[in-house]
Parts: sequence; C-alpha cells; structure tokens
Amino acid sequence: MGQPVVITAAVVGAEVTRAQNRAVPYTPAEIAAAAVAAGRAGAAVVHLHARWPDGRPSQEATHFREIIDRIRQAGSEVVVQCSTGGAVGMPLEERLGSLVEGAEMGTLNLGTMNFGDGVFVNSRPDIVRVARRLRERGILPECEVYDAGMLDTLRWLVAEGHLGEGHHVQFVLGVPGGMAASERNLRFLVEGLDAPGRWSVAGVGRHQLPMAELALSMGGHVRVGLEDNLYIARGVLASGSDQLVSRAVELAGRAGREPALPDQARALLGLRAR
Ligand code: KMH
Ligand code: ZN
Repeated sequence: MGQPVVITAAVVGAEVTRAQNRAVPYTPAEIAAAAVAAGRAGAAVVHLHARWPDGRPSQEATHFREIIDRIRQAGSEVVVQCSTGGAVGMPLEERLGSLVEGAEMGTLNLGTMNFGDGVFVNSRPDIVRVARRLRERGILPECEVYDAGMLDTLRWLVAEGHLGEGHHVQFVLGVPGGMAASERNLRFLVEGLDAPGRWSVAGVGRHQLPMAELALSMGGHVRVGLEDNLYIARGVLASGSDQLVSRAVELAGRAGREPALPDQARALLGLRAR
C-alpha cells in the first residue's frame, strides 16, 4: 500500500445552490450532518463554509461554532478546516469570522484573481493578515493555489516567516479565471513545490474525479465535495458529498492507497492529535 491519502470533503462552499442540487446543505445542522456523513464515507478533513438559512454565504462565528459543535456531538473526529475565503465580495474582516475555537485548519488564499465573473480579492497585505490571524490562533494554514504565480507568493510567505510552523497546499484547478484542471498543469505545479507529498488537488466541476485519480497516482491528496462539483457522473447529480467521498475511496483503492483516518491525517499534516 502507498502513502495513505487524506481525503478532504468540501461539503458546501459559497457559490453552489440548492436549486442546482437539492443535496446542498445550508443550515448548520445540515452542514454538520453532511460533514459527519463525509467522515463516515472516508474523509479525514472537512472544509467548511456556512450559509444563512436562505442560502446566502455566511462567515458568522455563531454558524461555524454550531457546525463544529454538532460535528463533535455526533462523535465525528474529522479534522475541521474553516474557509477564510468566504464568498467573492466579502470584506476580509467578515471572512475571518470563521476562525473560531475548534478550527484546526484554515484556508489562506494566495492571490487576487478573476473568479467566474467576479473578482476574488486577496492582496498581499490581506494574505499576511490572514496568515497572522491563523498563527495567533494556532490554526494550520492550507494555502489555496489557483494559479502558478501563487506558488511564488507561497515561497515569499515562507521566507518572510509568515506561515509559522507548517502549512498544507491545495491546488484548486478549473476555476474560470484560474489555471485549468489539466495533467500538465498539475505536474508543473507539483514540481514547483519545496515539500513533496504535502499537497492536495481540488478539481472543479467535471474535473473533480479525474484530478483526484491523477493526484492519487502522483502521491498527493484529494479534495472532493459539492462545493466544487455537483455531479457523480455525467448528467447525474451527486446525492451528497459523502457519495463523492465514497467514489474517491474507491479510486484510492484502485491506486493502492488507503484513506487516512482523521488522526493519521493529523500526523501527516503536522497537527496535534485530538
Ligand atoms: N468561495 C470562493 C470565492 C476558500 O474556501 O478559502 C473562495 C473559497 C476559498 O471558497
Ligand atoms: Zn471553500
């Protein structure tokens, strides 16, 4: 068996809606239930966003607290990762509302970019500010890389000491405005990393499962879930993020890799065991 694979489930995001797929969770109870189900299916990490009951994106601390409490009350040990990206157009201070007690990882988006028809603003001072908040709270940064130049920003952050003890890298490929989800691009990005093996890939839309398969063969980790992709097969909506996680587990088995349990993932990522 190769190195265990850390499967992250991104169960909701800020953009997908229930009109597109009825399984998209909105309330803290629904999001927590989706996270617990994803954990049961084999995800070691859950990437969390929150929503208002009507579906609008929320970075409210109370929502994140409730989601995390419910995950733990259900007995799930999954690693909790909170989004600091929020939604396009949200002020940075609002985005930081998610970094509540219980968050073990937090995303750190490494640059400004077109994001669909909007502009996702992450200036260098903003990035440094998020990195500082993560450090102050003892939360491990997951660096979201959407384009090649963002790896240079990552190198700069490390050199300047902004990232503290460690970090994980997530390549998010296929966002309109970022790098396409192709094998050539992923191989190029991975070659540019200083620490091999400490990366995952999140392919957007129809690229999600093919990118996961490729990452598995390359020794990387994977992210799946409704935030990035609503379908389990061409024209067939996924019944939930847990179904996408189950498919990733199946692909891992074919690649000779076992899904990491949450505490194995903590060890691989350099997090404290619970
Ligand atoms: N919703 C996107 C604009 C993150 O979670 O940190 C940003 C995003 C990244 O989802
Ligand atoms: Zn996200």
